[in-house]
Amino acid sequence: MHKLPLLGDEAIAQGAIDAGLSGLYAYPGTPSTEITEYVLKSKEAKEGKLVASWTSNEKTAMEATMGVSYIGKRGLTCMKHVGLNVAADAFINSAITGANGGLMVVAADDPSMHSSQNEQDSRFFGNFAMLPMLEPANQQEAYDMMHYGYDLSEKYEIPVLMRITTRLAHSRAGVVRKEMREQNKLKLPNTPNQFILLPANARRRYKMLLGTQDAFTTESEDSVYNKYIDADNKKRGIIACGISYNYLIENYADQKVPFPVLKIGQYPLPRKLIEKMYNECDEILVLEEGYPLVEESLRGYMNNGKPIKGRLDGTIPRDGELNPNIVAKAMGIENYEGREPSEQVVGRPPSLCKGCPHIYSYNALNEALEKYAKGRVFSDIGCYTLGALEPFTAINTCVDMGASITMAKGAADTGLVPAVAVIGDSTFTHSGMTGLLDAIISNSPITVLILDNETTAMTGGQNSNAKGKIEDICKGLGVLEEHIHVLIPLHKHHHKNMEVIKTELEYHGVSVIIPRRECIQTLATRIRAEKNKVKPAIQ
Ligand SMILES: Cc1ncc(C[n+]2csc(CCOP(=O)(O)OP(=O)(O)O)c2C)c(N)n1
Ligand code: SF4
Repeated sequence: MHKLPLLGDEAIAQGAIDAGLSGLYAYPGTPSTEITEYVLKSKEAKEGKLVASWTSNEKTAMEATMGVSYIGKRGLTCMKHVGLNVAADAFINSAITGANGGLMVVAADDPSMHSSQNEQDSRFFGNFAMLPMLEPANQQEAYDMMHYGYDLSEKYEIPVLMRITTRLAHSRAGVVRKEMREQNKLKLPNTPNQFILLPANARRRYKMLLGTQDAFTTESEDSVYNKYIDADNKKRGIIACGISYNYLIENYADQKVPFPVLKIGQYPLPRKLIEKMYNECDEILVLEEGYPLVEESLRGYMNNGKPIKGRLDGTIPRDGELNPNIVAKAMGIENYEGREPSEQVVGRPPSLCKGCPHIYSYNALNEALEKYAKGRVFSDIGCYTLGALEPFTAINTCVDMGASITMAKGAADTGLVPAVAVIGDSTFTHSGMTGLLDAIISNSPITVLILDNETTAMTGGQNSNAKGKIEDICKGLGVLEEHIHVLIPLHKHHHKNMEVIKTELEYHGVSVIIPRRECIQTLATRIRAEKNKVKPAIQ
């Protein structure tokens, strides 16, 4: 049997293509980015048989995908967990509109925050929206679940959320493909008012959503992805969700766990299977990545005295990702901790690349701000967030995409003058533009630096929707032309750049300074590709 060695992200992408995907829209974010990159590089996308595109943010991606579903075709959007916060308005309402063509939303969570600001658990969003959810345990399931998820989505005319975590997204395993399914033909929704969420329609649609909840649970009870694996020793029953099932069986050479195991891959939770385990076993141990969602539900379901163990009672740490060792400890079995790294292995803190344009922007900004008290630079998320570290220590905040301009505005409006916002080009078009409009409307005394390296560098150099548009956007929003400046962030321009920033700090209104020079990494990739006359892999 031929197996393709795929990352979890790639398995999802290949699964979607093989399941008849017509349109993928996404905004990059670790650990979800490789899904879209894989589809962009696919034969099907290159031949124009399906549409795949980066969008300005996760909300626009979600909505474009709803458009695909509206015309009866299969759509996919994928994002990192915090991206689902941005898409939440559309996502929650998509449960009320329902779907026409299959609609899959993939949220990639990042427990332990390897490259994120928090470790929120997207399963709460699935529950909040009252949608069916899938959580693969391995790459093969990730692939298979795309076929299954689209069928489920079309059967109930409802979006389906798939939740994965970093280790599954970024580890590779052999995947067997299924036969490729044809894409759906264009077919508008049968119910004309389905997507018009006027209150009268929305109330009706909401009742429909509530009315389908039991059917979703029955689907979970019968799902191949929720398996009760019986065993003789009933002293303990183990509920293992998603990839934590792998961490569990890795502890047993023959992969045979001596206790009954309920492997969960589909939500809402299969209540009957859980009741069976609760009634048969003396105690329950819950293994789940992220928040204690299942553990909490269990305490609500059947709190009649039997111990329920997991993250809430301290059997497993409350935060951080799981691994086979943590699971072994929770099971009270011998545990191979591994060796301490050699002394020769030294920690390498992240830093801006040598020659990075952001270095010269921060050098100029720091010098321009010398005469002011510290604590007035509101930053954002991107490579430039590394400006928080030595030797720059140039920024004072980093909260969520777009928050630099709006936080600077709030601070400046109420007394911190001058206030500075530092934002990247991709972040600016993601969610900085609306904040800039707010600042212009209130004539807030802020100096905005849009660090334009002409790419979305932090996530691997995807195209930036801001490319070639920033000055026009700022002018269109109402920034006065004489307060828009483009600089070249190079050492030889340091003095001039610093003087421009200094002057604008004195201006009591909105000014925008755009240090523009291409990221040296994408530049190098581009030059290499041009030399070899191949298209750059990064799109
Ligand atoms: C809501 C949300 N979506 C996606 C991300 C992942 N992410 C972090 S920074 C970034 C883009 C950075 O690009 P840019 O603003 O151009 O700055 P650069 O890294 O190029 O300096 C992305 C997509 C995130 N942290 N939050
Ligand atoms: S990848 Fe590009 S933007 Fe990021 S630190 Fe390196 S040079 Fe700078």
